[in-house]
Parts: sequence; structure tokens; C-alpha cells
Amino acid sequence: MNTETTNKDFVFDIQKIKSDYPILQREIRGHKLVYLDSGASTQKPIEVINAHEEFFKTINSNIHRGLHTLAEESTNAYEKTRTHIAKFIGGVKTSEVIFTAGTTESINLVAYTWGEANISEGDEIVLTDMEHHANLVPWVMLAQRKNAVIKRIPITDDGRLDLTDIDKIITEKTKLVAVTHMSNVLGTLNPVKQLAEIAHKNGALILADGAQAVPHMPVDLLDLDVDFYAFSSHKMLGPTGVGVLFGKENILDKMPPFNMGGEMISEVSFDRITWAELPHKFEAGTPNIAGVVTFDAALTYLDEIGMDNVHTYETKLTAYTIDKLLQIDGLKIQGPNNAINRGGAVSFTDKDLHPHDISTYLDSKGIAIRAGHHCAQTLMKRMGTIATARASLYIYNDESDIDALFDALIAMRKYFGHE
Ligand code: 7TS
Repeated sequence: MNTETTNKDFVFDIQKIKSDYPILQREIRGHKLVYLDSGASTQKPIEVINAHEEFFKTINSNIHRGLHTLAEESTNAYEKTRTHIAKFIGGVKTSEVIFTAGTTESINLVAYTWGEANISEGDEIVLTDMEHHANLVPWVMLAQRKNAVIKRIPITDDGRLDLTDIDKIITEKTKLVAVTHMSNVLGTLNPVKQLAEIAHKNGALILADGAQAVPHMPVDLLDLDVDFYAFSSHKMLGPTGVGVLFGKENILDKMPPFNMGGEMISEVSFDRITWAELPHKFEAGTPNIAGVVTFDAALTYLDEIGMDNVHTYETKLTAYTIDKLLQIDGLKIQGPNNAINRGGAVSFTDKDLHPHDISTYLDSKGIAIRAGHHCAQTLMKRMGTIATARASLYIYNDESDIDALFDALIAMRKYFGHE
């Protein structure tokens, strides 16, 4: 593991951390905001907010083209984030880090380039029963275009991948395994390294959706040995509109480009076009420069805490959350009932109340959670429900937030007459 994601000296002072987030001072409906929807998008510390403002005040200009000072400074700042990410995810090459608009675009990029070029009739794509639509719809559509076959790794009733028949699911016919690293609904942390070994043994590639993993734990892509990996800045304290696609250099090299236009070419004539070197081949046009530059401040903030500390802290808070929710009659946790190999996305259902009513009631107490199918309709079907309520945690949450959730859920059941 690279040293940037660990910090043995950090003292976890939750009050200090909370004070870094101006939005946490807000009152919602007469209550201090309790933000438990970080799985959808995280709040931003003042360091990130300031970095965004600073970019526009000092170095704003386009990148990779101008020869003036501002152009050079903004290009350097943009590329500095790329270098930072390469280290943050285990020390990969900067040529393997492609900026996109988010996890969704990263996965679509692979489906439309690698997928179009490599998937043929009868080929098999293996998904799991807990994928977010971002890692499901692009593959189902690709399979339809190519007459390829979708196979699925099932899940157990407590929301873990069931690998019992994995040798029958991932076979020599498999071309790609696409799996979420951490489920946005169940919180389950999947054995990506083991699946990568099985995929590779069968001559297949593996793509992991890291949208819910990278923000919450140290991730070392060299150790996981995945071929593609996708995540979003906005789920890890950074701005919206910025995502990352990691791809192994030898695979990216052979892939056709995605978007066509400026900055992704080497030479253009009307009868022949050659592509730019990696990673620029996949970054056509003017990207979200301010967002990428600001993302660096989020990574620095996380480095200072240390991703190992983030993970340890969240695991304890997840255990506390599960323990509290299990004490409420009528509530069922959808997903693992313990904090082992699991992140802080905690979904639950109430035997008497619809998740939308739960969310609306909690909002009246200033508590933000998410309710719905969480862009995982196939998972909802597997769990025999159409929606869940979900509290999702991050480093600025503490036991007082969970206590507020607990008290409000008890009051809610009373309010609706289900004591
Ligand atoms: N993959 C997973 C596992 C996700 O949780 C999400 C977003 C995405 C992909 C898509 O990321 P985007 O940044 O491209 O939108 N998940 C959620 C969620 O759980 N609630 O709102 C968005």
C-alpha cells in the first residue's frame, strides 16, 4: 500500500472534522442538519470550497493548448490531480488515469470502446445481483447489440455474493466480469481480488465499480489486479462532474477512442486521423478543469486523515448504526447485519411504512437519508421489495447523528401508530 493513504499519527477529532463542513451548520425545518446521504453525494470541506474559488480567482484558463502563464499553471494543476490519483489508488501509471464526468461515464466509456471492439455473439458478460444501474445498463445494452449473454453471480439472503457456483458462472466463454466493489444499497464489500484471479484464469477481463469503495477505504489497484476501475469525485468530498476511469495501459492502448474531437488526436487530415497518447486519447474537448483541480484538495484532505483511519472510523460507526437499528421493532436491515467486510451504506425497511414516508418524516426532523430503489431495481427484486430507506455514513458523521436517527425512527413509529 502506498504511504499516502495511511497516516498513523492522525488523531481523529470528530468535532474538528465536523467544523470543516460549513453546510453542517445549516438548520433544516428547525433542526440542525443530520446528513446521512453521503452514498448519493458527500458534503464538501472548506478546503475544497476554497480551492474551487481560488482556481477561478487565480489560474482559470483552458489546458493543454495555450502557451501563456495561466494556461501553463492550469495545465499543471490539472495534471497534478492526475498524479495524485495515480498514487491514491495504489501507485498506478498516470497514463492509466482518465478523467471522465463520473463513474457512469467511465463505465460507458469501457462499454462503448472496449465492449464494441471485443464482445461478439455468444460471448458472456458476468454481472452480480447487486449492481447499480451504472454497471448494469451499459452491459445489458451492449449484450443486446451484440447478441451476447449476461450471466449473474447471485447473492445470499444476507446480501453477500454467493460464490458457490462461481466455476460455472465465470468460464472460458466469459469476456468480462463487471462487479461493484462495494454495494451502494447493502454496503457489502465484494472480494474483487479473488474475482479478478478467477476472471483472469479464464482469459476474461474484470471491471470494478469503485464509486462506493474508494471514498471509504484504502484501495490498491495493483494489489486487486483489476483491468478497469471507476469512481466519482463527488462521493469523496470533491466536486460533481468529475470521475476517474483507471485502465491497464496495454488494454487502453488497444482500445478505440470514445468521444472524438479536440485534444484527443495526434494528426488529422480528411483521410487519416491518428490518436493522441494515453490518457489524452480518451479526453476529447475541454474537460471539467475547475472540478479536476479542486478534486486535488479533496484527495489531500483524505490523505491527511489517512484512508486506513477513514475505514476504521466508519467501520465502528457502521457497527454502532446496525446495533441501534436492530433495536427498533418492525425494522429490517437489508444487507449484512454486522460490520464485517461492509461499508456504511445501511439500508432498511419498516414492516408498516413505505421508505418514502420514512424519508419524509426524517426530513421533518432535519435528517437527510435516501429512499427509493437506489438505481438498483434488479437488486430490489431479489430482495423482494421495491424500495428501501438508506442511511449512508461518512467521516463527518458520529454517534450523535445515529442517535438522532434512532430517536426519530422511534418517534416516527409512534406518530404513525405502530409502537
Ligand atoms: N456505482 C455505484 C456503486 C454507485 O453507488 C453510484 C451512484 C454510481 C455507480 C453512479 O455514480 P455517478 O457519480 O456516475 O452518478 N450511487 C448513488 C446512490 O447510491 N445514491 O445516489 C447515487
